[in-house]
This record gives sequence, structure tokens and C-alpha cells, in this order.
Amino acid sequence: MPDNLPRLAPSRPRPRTGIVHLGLGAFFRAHGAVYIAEAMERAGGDWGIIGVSLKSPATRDALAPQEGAYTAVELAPEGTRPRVIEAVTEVLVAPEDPEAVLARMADPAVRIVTLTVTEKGYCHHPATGAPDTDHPDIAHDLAHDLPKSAPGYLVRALQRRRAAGGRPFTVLTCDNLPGNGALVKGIALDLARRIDPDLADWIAAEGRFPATMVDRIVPATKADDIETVAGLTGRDDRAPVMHEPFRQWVIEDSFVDDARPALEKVGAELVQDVTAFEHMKLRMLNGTHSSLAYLGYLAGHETIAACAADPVFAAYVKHLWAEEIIPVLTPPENTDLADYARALFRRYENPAIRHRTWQIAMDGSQKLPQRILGTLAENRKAGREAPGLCLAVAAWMHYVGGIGLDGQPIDVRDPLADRLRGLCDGAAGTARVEALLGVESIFPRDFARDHAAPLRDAYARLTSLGAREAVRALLP
Ligand code: CS2
Repeated sequence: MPDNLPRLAPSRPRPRTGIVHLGLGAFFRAHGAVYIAEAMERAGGDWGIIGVSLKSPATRDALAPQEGAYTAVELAPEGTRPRVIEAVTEVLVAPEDPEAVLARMADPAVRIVTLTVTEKGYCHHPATGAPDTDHPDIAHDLAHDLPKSAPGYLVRALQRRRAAGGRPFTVLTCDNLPGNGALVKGIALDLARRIDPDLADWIAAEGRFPATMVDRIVPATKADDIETVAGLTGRDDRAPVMHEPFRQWVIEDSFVDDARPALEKVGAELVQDVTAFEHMKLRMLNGTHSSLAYLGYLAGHETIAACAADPVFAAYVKHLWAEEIIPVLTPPENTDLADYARALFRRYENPAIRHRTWQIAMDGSQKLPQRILGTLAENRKAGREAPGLCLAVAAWMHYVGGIGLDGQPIDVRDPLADRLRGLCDGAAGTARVEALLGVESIFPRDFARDHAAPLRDAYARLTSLGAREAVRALLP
């Protein structure tokens, strides 16, 4: 890094606050915050964002000296475009000062709380959608006024707003979960009812929890990205985000008192029903991302672009779309799924995006159901085989054992990592398939019964042929 570069700083006065965001990771800073910044530039409005990190102080430590400004760098095959985003006005670290976070969320100037807390941040049972009341953070939040979990913050802040005679905020979840609005609403109502049934009734009547589909590929920022940005901009920015050109945000247009930024003016789609968009994106993008992540990792591919450049994996992902995923999807209006698949493949090929298979492989226990298992179940219902997706699940089953097909250890990150590892340690070969299929929070009982045989078969092929050859053997 060249010495003495000036530290990045905002170029204009901070906007007034209208939004609190929970989970200030790279994704939101490269997606939602960019749309919101553009909407303020285009149409005005007090939609400055107070970002909250629920765990680590790292983002706050990097952003505070820059007063919330950071560079979002678009990485296209034809070149790189940096741009400074100035929508974030303040960053708080929840465990350091939960009272400050609740006070901001209770401020009537805040009209929307957005969330990117990842699948596991909702502390729910994926199979039923109900909050996991045995989760230590949820148990804590039910017993204390100052919360720890994202759902706890939502409910305690809404409780304060009601007590002050105010209006609720809109809860806008931006995580890759099916029916994400209804899911977070159900969790909030369940917790609120345990605290105060009148609070739950008020939230049910007055609150709004729009569903969303969010899309932009944003790999985790790497140490050398900071140097790249310094070289590009001549500024020292310790918190840049790197992203692809493509972006999409489909939002159910249901906000408390209709208060929201003019997102429709900057390309977001405000619609009545997000469901078809959500299924398309979760199954076609995230489903193949996860399939490439496990199989690609086991085959020695470091990134999605490396998978897309390997003819065997390129043919595999196209096979998944054409033969196993699109046939059981209902397209959103005016959308051609074959075109969508072609565009996805071009996004995967983008050599400027270094999106690690290891990163996408994280938290598979929270991701597989909505990304892959639903598609498998629907193929079965239609009497079709889906060997490509079975092989992806088999690869996950190998991956979570913590040892690659090459005998090297794997750093498995997953809230269920210890339990999954334990099941794998006690079971060799296809017995592992049976043991993992017994984890009911991932695999519903019917699914486990119907898919035991094809998964045993896929697992045996994976371990005898290796990942790449097992993929090749599937292809015509
Ligand atoms: C990825 C997503 O990490 C993952 O699991 O599949 O983050 C993906 O890049 C985004 O959903 C794209 O919109």
C-alpha cells in the first residue's frame, strides 16, 4: 500500500436518518445501501442508514474514521469502476451498546429496519419457521429487555415504539430465505406473544414485513482488495466492497404508512407478489452456487469462475438448469428462464469476481432446504430423477465430514458443524448418508425416505470416482 494516502472521507453533509440496518456485511453495502443512496440522490428523502453489526466490531472500526463512506467497486470483465457510497451515517456494534441500538430503532425518525443477518441469524427452525426458543440468544431475549438476537432487537424496539404511542417501523428482510417477509413476521409475532400478547396484536395489525428477492454477487472483501482500491482511487479506504455489475431487488410494496425511499426510480421492482422471483433466484442461482461450491471445492476449484471455466462443471451447471431445475419452476411474469440461465452463466464466468467455493459452502445446513431439497422433492413428485442435484447433496455430505477426497482437512463453518461432524465420524461409507438424512431440521422425514437410495448411490459414485469424474459421468 503506498504511504500517506488520504483516508477516504464523505464529500457532502450526511443525510438524515430513516433506516436502521442489522448485519452490516459486504452484501448490504454493495446492494441495498447502493440502491438507497441512489434513491436519495434521485428523489431526496431522509433515508440515511445507521448500520448495526451484531457481532464483530471490524466493520465499525474501519468505517468510523471514514464517517461511514466507503468505495463500492464494480468488477466487470471489461474493467473496474469504483464509486463512493455515502448513505451510512453511523455504525454501532450491538454487543458493546445494545441500549444505543434499541434507542435508534425506537426513534420515530426511523421508518424502516432492513436486515441481512444470514439464514442462521433468524434463530428459527428451518423446517417449521418457528423461533428456536432453545437458542441461547432467543432464551436470553425473552427474559431481558436488552436483546442479543436480530429477532430480539426487532421485538424489543417495536415494544418501545408502542409504549411511546408511536408507529411501528417496516421490517425489510434482505436474506436469501423463501417467504422471508412472512418468516420474520411469524418469528416476531411468536416472540412478542410470549412477552406481551397485546404487543403481538399491535404488530400483527400495524406492522409490515414485505418479502424481498435480493441479488448481486458480492464476494467477501479480501486484504488485497484494499490495496487495489488505493491504487484505483488514490484514497485509503479500509472498508471497500467488490461486486459484479448485475443487481436485482424485487420488493413486495407494503410499507408502514407507505414510507420508503423511491427505490422504483433506481431500478428496484416494487410488486404485489415476490414468490415466483424468489423461487427462481433461490433455486437457479443459489441452488447451483451451492452445488458448484461443494463439488467444485472437492474437485480442487477455488472459485465459481474456476468452475465455470472447467468444461465439465460448465456442462454440469447447464444440465442442472435445463434438466432438473427449470422443469419444476413457475417463471415470474415476462421472464424466460432459459434466458435467465444464460445470463447467470455469464455472471459465473466473470473472471474479475473471485468468489470462493469455500465461502459459499458455509452454513449449508441452513441453505440446502430452500436451494436444493425443494427442487429434488418436486422432481420426485413429477416422477423424474434428478441425479445432478443428488450428487450435490452427496458432496455436501462428504464436505461436512471435514476431510476432502484428497485427505486434506476442510475448515467447515456451519452452526451444526459439530453435530454433523459427529454423525460423519461414527459412520463410514453409505452409513453416513443414512446418519445425515436423520437430521430432521434439514431433511423432512418424507424427503429422507424418498431420497435415501439415490443419495446412497450418488455418494458411492462420488467417493469412488472423485468429484470431477462423478460429475462427468452424469453428463450425456
Ligand atoms: C451465495 C450468495 O454465499 C452464498 O451462499 O450463494 O451469497 C449469492 O452470491 C447471492 O445470493 C447472489 O445474489
